[in-house]
Amino acid sequence: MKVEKIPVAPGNFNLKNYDEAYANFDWADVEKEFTWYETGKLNMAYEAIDRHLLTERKDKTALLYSDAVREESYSFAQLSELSNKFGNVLRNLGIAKGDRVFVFMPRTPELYVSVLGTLKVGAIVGPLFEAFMEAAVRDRLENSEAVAIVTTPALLSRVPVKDLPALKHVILVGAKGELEEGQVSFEAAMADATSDFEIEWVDREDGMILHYTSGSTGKPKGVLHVHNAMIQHLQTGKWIVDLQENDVYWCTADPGWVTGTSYGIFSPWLNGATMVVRGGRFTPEDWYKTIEKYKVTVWYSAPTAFRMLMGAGDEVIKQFDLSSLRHVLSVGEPLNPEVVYWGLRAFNHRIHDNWWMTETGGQLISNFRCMEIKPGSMGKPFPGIYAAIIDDQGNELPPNRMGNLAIRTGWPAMMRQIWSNPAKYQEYFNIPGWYVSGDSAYKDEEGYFWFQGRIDDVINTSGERVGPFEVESKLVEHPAVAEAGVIGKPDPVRGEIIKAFISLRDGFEPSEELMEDIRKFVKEGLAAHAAPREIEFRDKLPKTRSGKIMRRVLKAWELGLPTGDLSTMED
Ligand code: 6R9
Repeated sequence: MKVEKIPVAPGNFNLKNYDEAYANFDWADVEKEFTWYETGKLNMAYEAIDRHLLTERKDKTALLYSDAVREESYSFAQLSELSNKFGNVLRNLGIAKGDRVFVFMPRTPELYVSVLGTLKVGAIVGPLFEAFMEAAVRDRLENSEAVAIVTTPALLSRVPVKDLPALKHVILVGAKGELEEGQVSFEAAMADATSDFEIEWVDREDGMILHYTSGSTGKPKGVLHVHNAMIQHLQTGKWIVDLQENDVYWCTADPGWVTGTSYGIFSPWLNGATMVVRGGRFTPEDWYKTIEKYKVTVWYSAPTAFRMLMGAGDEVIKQFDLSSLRHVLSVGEPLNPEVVYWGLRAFNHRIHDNWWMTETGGQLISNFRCMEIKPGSMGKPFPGIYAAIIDDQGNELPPNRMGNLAIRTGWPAMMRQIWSNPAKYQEYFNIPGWYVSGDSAYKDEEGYFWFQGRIDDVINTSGERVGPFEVESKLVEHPAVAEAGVIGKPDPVRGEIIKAFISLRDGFEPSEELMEDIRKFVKEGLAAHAAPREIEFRDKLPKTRSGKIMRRVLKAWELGLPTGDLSTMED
């Protein structure tokens, strides 16, 4: 299949020659950029914030925050002082290195201060997305034996404090009235705390952040990352996110998800970037308004958001001045080629897809700015990363063969534990020397990687292996289709047949004719065997709160099977 390539766009990039960098790169060189390389004293919060106070970045804006009612800005110096204070608040409560402190907060400046202060005492941050309900909160606090939680009175009703013997302290942001035993007012404690603080120096391999992620069965897994991850956060921020001194960077992910911490806290601030945070829910107009208002230059978002904006139409875009933008990135799900073409058409930007996972801690495969883009491909491995397609025995497969997407072990931000579950951790490393991602993909002759689906999602229909993403991408090219989720449905004759769940764009109604037309569209545009035999129209598709279409849920519904852990599903 001949693939169109999108040429490199003009600009001044940090990484100018991918092949050369790939050939010569050594992670050890990145270490020299950190203060601890000289002093031996290390802490993520120091490198991300305090270190800049010794430079011209001291009074530079680190955080530009707004929601429906607040509008604030914080310099690196201010964040340093506030997080020192919060460090003292925690220390006064007896919280120390290695303790787990959860942050269950809407996206507000207090969330960021809490995360940084927690790191400063050497404790491990457990970020929780604000939409989690009680059962999800309980699972995570119980599993990690968290000693403290920072939350709001509104969210507190979902924290089953009495059932969690390890949980000693509830720090309430915005508390009104009487506090109960074990509760602390964030504001009062911050007012009492001094900003003189001795940061807790830690080891590179000490725990830093615990991100819970769902598997398809069983309880969520606690993925532990260590301070050493900063090496990768710094360098990918330079070469993939392409952060430069005058950038205004907007990562739209919530810190409840790994993108919202690795690239919504650590990477940008390690690089001394000014970051925009938008709280609350907002409309397509608000997305563009945010770019216009803050003159956002680098925008990191997700396919679900781009598809939503694409669905809102190109007319809306014309009402805004988006000329500040210089770099756009996407992660979280396959980026449909249609969306890439829309990006070019609608605002004249290449959207740079990149691939990584909660478990990998940082970006691993990406479309780099200095590289041609093949729409639908996630790009090439980061320098220092060896990625391959392997079979179940660990043999590398030749180009264009679908298999397990695997990474040679030992990159800086790799997870170090699944919390209190060594057996689960080991499952990722069953093929010696490799981290097996659970994603299936292939690599083409030019070294570009193409995502096909989660291993469990790959469809085998009449002996043909079909990646659901390819079918979904074709489906969303159809003018009536807003989003599509594709699964394999067991079939006595064909092994599996392809079934598509489709939500329609505004102005389209389900009908037999439309179904037939969509089927024909896939048949003619992709392959006859890839055309969905069954189509079901739905108002909405089941998605994670971070916007991923949950194929395993579609499949469970279809087959009347248990749906597994649903704590990450949208309401
Ligand atoms: C960072 C993040 C990881 C899973 C991953 C894969 C999917 C992420 C993707 C992508 C296709 C991309 N995924 N990026 N699929 N193309 N560029 O999203 O972490 O929430 O743990 O999800 O997301 O299936 O295995 P996480």
